[in-house]
Amino acid sequence: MNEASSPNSQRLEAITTAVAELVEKEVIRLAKEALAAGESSVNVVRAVEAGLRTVGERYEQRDIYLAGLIMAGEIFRGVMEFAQPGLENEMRGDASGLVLLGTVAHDIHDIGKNMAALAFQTFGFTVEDLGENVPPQDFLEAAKRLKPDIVGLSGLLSIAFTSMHDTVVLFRERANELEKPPILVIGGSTIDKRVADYVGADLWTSDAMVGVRLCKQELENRRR
Ligand code: B12
Repeated sequence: MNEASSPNSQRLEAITTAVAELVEKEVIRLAKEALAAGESSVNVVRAVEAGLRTVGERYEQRDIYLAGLIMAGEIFRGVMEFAQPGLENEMRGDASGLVLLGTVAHDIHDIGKNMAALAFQTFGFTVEDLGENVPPQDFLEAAKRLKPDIVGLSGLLSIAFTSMHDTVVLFRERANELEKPPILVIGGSTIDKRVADYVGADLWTSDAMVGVRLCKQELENRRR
């Protein structure tokens, strides 16, 4: 049997489908079953994230409404309640450094930001979370005060890309007010290369684990 059709990959696909269909009880049952069968928490959470993307597409096509997005957020939280300890174990690392994190201005999506915070923390970073709807100036003021190694900007809305861009520009323009220029990283499932080029940050990602690894590598390069 090849990997694509192994029992575990079938379970993960079923989780993604159940999330996309917003059947919370089924998601919880399948996710618990997958973990009990030895599937990694990271893969289970990724399967849920894939389902959320489909929920987003259904919303765009007006197949579901705002209540569906709210439900999707609740489903994610429900899975995290029992998947988080496993995630923390699987992501453990020996990094060090301070990360300033926030969801950018005009955006209140915080699930991904919280996931990124968890990933940074379990890799060994210290995280200062500025919350949601954070204006560029607030990121800069906090960076002047806390001297972070990394500034992480989270956001999913199109308007958030402008906020990210403005934040990056502000950091570059006022670099002389900072003791050291932090690594600027943006994250969110709606970010692609085109958005990343427009924003102009040092790094971009649509996966917390990948993003944290990229940051760790870049930080090691700068410390050398
Ligand atoms: C759940 C959800 C909501 C929930 C959010 C709950 C919450 N507390 O966060 C609620 C119902 C509140 C909501 C509201 C809205 N939403 Co909404 N939402 C979603 C949905 C379905 C899932 C988002 C999510 O949580 N994903 C799971 C997380 C884990 O994934 P993630 O955020 O990408 O994060 C991962 C990585 O990207 C990475 N990461 C994230 N940030 C960072 C940062 C750093 C530094 C790093 C390293 C990594 C990293 O780590 C995470 C783990 O891997 C998306 C669909 C989608 N495609 O994402 C739409 C979506 C984002 N929403 C959308 C819209 C339109 C809205 C509303 C405007 C709807 C409305 N009419 O009111 C409002 C916006 C309110 C506002 N001002 O922000 C659109 C945005 C379209 C656009 N291009 O602008 C989307 C894309 C749906 C769609 N396809 O139409 N939403």
